[in-house]
Amino acid sequence: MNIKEVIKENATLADNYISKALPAADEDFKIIFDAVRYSAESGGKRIRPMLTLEFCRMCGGADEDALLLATALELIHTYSLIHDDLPCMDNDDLRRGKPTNHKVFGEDVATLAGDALLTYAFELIASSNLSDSVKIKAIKALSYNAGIHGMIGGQVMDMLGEKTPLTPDGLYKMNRLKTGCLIKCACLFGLYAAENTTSVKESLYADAEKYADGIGVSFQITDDILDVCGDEKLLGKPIGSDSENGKTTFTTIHTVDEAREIAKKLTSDAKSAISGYDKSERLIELADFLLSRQS
Ligand code: GRG
Repeated sequence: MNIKEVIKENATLADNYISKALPAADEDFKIIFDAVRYSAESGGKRIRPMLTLEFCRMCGGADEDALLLATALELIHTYSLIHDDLPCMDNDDLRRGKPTNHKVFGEDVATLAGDALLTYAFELIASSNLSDSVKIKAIKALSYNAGIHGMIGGQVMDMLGEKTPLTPDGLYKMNRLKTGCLIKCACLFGLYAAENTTSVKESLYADAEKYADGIGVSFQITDDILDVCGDEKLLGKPIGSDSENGKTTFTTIHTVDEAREIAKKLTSDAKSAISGYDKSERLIELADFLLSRQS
């Protein structure tokens, strides 16, 4: 199987698991279940679940354990997209080629759908069959990386950057937090899932973080480049929204070619961090694929 086929197969595994894991509707307030399902089942590349699955497999862990943690993380990612699209944030009408959650369900329900996904992610982990020690590690990593020290902190830096342009260091930090932290958590989740049934080499925790750091910022740089010169049909959303919102991005402080070079260097660092481990080939191919992605 080539890397595109692996990504597709893993995305299907994640899609199916997510659909089954979502809560059954209460008919008295069905609209919120519909709103949650609308976004959680609207596809997406499922890159974060792929990272969790492949790190878990690399360590000899079980797919079932990886999929549980991957689903929790993907639900948090989904909530962040719903809230990011709201009129009070980026005010976007399209996501993954479909009307954004608030366009279909209204701002009030969309806000609550994000909140519901955020809390349900923790319910899913806490009520799973994973060992208590894996549950605690996962909940700690998810709350830290999705919260004020991670994605939320990065989002606030992003908002502040609309008023006062960020410095190059500030931009790097913002992206490490806003995008990189969930990617790091996805990689760590693969190791924690493996821990449920086997032991994980100690050095891999730090090296997985190094890999995640590299591909995380590189992923955001590619996003910034695609927002300037991507194909709207492939992206499933309009391009140019970053500059419309006055954001500081890698393409406002660098040329597109310079931004590409930075992304290449970060990807190369990421690959070096894990290339010494057995069965790291897929994660290495994934890093290269993410660098060349068009959506
Ligand atoms: C509480 C109102 C309120 C807002 C919070 C949490 C938040 C808003 C924003 C999170 C920051 C964010 C959306 C970062 C973007 C990260 C990113 C590159 C998303 C796109 O990821 P892909 O390309 O998306 O993996 P798909 O659609 O493939 O899943």
